[in-house]
Amino acid sequence: MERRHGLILALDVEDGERALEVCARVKEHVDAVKVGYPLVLRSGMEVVRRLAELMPVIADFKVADVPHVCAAIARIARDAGASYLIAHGFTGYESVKACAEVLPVFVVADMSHPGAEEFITPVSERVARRCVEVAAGIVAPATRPESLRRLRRIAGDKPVISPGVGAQGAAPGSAIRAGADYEIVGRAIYSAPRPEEAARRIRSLTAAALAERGRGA
Ligand code: OMP
Repeated sequence: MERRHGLILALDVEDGERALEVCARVKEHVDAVKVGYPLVLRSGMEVVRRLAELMPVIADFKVADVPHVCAAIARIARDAGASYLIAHGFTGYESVKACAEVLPVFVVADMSHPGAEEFITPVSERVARRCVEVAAGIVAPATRPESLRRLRRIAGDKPVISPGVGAQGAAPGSAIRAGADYEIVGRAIYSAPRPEEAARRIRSLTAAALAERGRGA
């Protein structure tokens, strides 16, 4: 996906028509749209196909299974028009590789919510190191800038996409300043009274953070 603004829309609405409407309204401000279970379990995979006509789709199925099931999920996402898949890394290299043989995969190494501290944060660097070779990129939390910085180093020149901006508390632009390439934003955009205005405002902050980095600030 081409990075114009450093912003990815997390489209966790459940209604397919609403999803398409929000996507059309914010299209010019975001680089890709991420869809997950709330949308496809309610509205079906057809909506992925329609969204893919508007912009690149990241299928966030947080795949965490044995390799042959991982591959089957990846094929379904690919056949529906998704350009990328999100998979968990804690299931191990072989599971991630099975996904990556079908679609480029962003690997979840650490997570943004407080409960991540229980199990995943302590192993996040091991997860990232083990999977980075087959990953297209890494998912790292905006709410844990120290973890994000460490994972950024492990990712090398692969993109880091970072959730936790907006409703989960991290400020727009902060994850890019900590080394992310894209910030993932859901509720702060799709729950806003005017999603296009919210997306425009957040995009101006992510783009400014990217520009600062470009200047070596
Ligand atoms: P908002 O909190 O509404 O901005 O949504 C965040 C989005 O990022 C949701 O789609 C989550 O599924 C996703 N996400 C996290 O919030 N935390 C993570 O650690 C990982 C993800 C993800 O993989 O995208």
